[in-house]
Amino acid sequence: MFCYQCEQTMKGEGCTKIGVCGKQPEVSDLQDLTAYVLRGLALVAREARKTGHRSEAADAYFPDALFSTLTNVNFDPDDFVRLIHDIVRFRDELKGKAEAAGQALDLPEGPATFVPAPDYAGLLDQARETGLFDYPTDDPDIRSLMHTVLFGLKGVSAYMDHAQVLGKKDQEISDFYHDALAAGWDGKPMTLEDWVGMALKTGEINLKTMKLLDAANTETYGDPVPTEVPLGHKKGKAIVVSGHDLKDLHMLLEQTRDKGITVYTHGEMIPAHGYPELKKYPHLYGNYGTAWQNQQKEFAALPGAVLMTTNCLQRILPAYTGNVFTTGRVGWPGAPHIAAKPDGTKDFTPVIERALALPGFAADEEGGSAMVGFGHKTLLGVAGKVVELVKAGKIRHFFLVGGCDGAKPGRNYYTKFVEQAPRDTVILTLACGKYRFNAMQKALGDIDGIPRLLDVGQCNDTYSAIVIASALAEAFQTDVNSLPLSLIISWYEQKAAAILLTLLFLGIKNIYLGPSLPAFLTPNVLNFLVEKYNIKPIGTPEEDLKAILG
Ligand code: SF4
Ligand code: SF3
Repeated sequence: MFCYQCEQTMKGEGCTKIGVCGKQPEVSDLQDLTAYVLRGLALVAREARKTGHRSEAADAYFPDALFSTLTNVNFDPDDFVRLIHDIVRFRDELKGKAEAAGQALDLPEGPATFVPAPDYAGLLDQARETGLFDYPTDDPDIRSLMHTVLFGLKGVSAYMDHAQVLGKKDQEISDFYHDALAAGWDGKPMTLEDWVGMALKTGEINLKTMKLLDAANTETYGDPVPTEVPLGHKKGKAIVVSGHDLKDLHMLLEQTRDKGITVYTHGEMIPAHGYPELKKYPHLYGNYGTAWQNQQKEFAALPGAVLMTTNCLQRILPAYTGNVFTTGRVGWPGAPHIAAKPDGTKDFTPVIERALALPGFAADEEGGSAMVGFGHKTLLGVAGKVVELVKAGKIRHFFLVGGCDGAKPGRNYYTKFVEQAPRDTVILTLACGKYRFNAMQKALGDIDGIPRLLDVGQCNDTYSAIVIASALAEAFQTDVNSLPLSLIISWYEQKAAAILLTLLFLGIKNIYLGPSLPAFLTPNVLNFLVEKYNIKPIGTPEEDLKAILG
């Protein structure tokens, strides 16, 4: 195995024996093979669409399969074996359809002609030959950008997967999967500039995908409204829903009506409390626990069941084996999985039965609260007032302090940054990194009624943040780079990589990135980003605040 797709990669270089995330080498190799066979499907799909041949089922499979390979999503080798065979079947069906119609497909040897071994051992042997260094280039900078595009596309896939379950699709996005995965594998040479262009295009497609998901979420569940979320719990039976998939939460809320069970969000699900169509369920009470890296302690202490709808899943400890259910793309060997029926619905009875069999919380417990629900609709509603406050000198600067959380001690930077930000500054936040400071909401106070800490939502709600920044730029008749706004980003997995590419596509400069820089960027690629976009690694909160505010 060799994997360096996330921030916690071993020694900042690469995981080679086992993942720091707990990923076994076989799973890592099978994930690489999954990406490899997807390139084969992409090569065929790109050719076949020239003569009007498409497979909607195959197109929907690209995000599903790639999302499964994202950090902390799926650790079950059986799932990847199934995916690999499915992808090859899609590829051959599409090839057969185009050829039957008389098209001669121009396909090079490699992923487009790959035949998977029928048995597990044979498949693993093949998987070992399709790793990140078995790419068709000897140029380390091109390889670095090829990896950047792949990892970015994994992030896009997470968002596309959520949009798809809510009925959205988009041909331009599907075509980009073909183009990006086929690029470099078709025997046609690509320059470094071509690959930079492909990386920025990945950012553009990610923006489009986040917009599609925003529409899917808000059309289905309404526009988020400011909502106070209790961080304690109520006496009684409990189900905790983690991850990002709002549809799973909605289906579970329907199925737990009148069951005497209280439903809690966890991790990246906390913004769900702000959506009118979800908050209307009285048994959706509060948020349990904190960010994903604390789950082993928190799930062990939970007298209820857990449903993991997406990342971030950590190794399931014996203390709570049987209480954690996976669904969607998430998998853990031996953990009970709730699969979707052909019509997309899911039967969560096993989760409900488990929660009812477990003792539940013995008593009510207060735990403070956090505010969510400051999406673009709400914030644009107060944009006029915000602009007035800036003009009156009451708001000096905006910070977007957002992104992933993780276990590294260096991530305290983000907590300290928020604590030390002067009282005339406003902090927008999103994604799971906010757990480092979201309970400080009340202590941070407000500026003439505008809370100083505004939770925009999940990582995909970066779309909302971009809408808000663009509206501010318009109000001040300037561009986003000239606004009194700084981006202080924490990254961990590949959705953050996709978002970073989106910000670069938009030409946003002076981003502070941490806690460390991606291992998959070579020094040359990194230099390019520093020179063109002035990306900076985070320093100390004191130094960085001083540099920004002068
Ligand atoms: Fe290592 Fe991250 Fe890859 Fe897991 S996802 S194997 S921690 S680089
Ligand atoms: Fe967090 Fe895993 Fe990235 Fe959606 S839940 S941001 S790390």
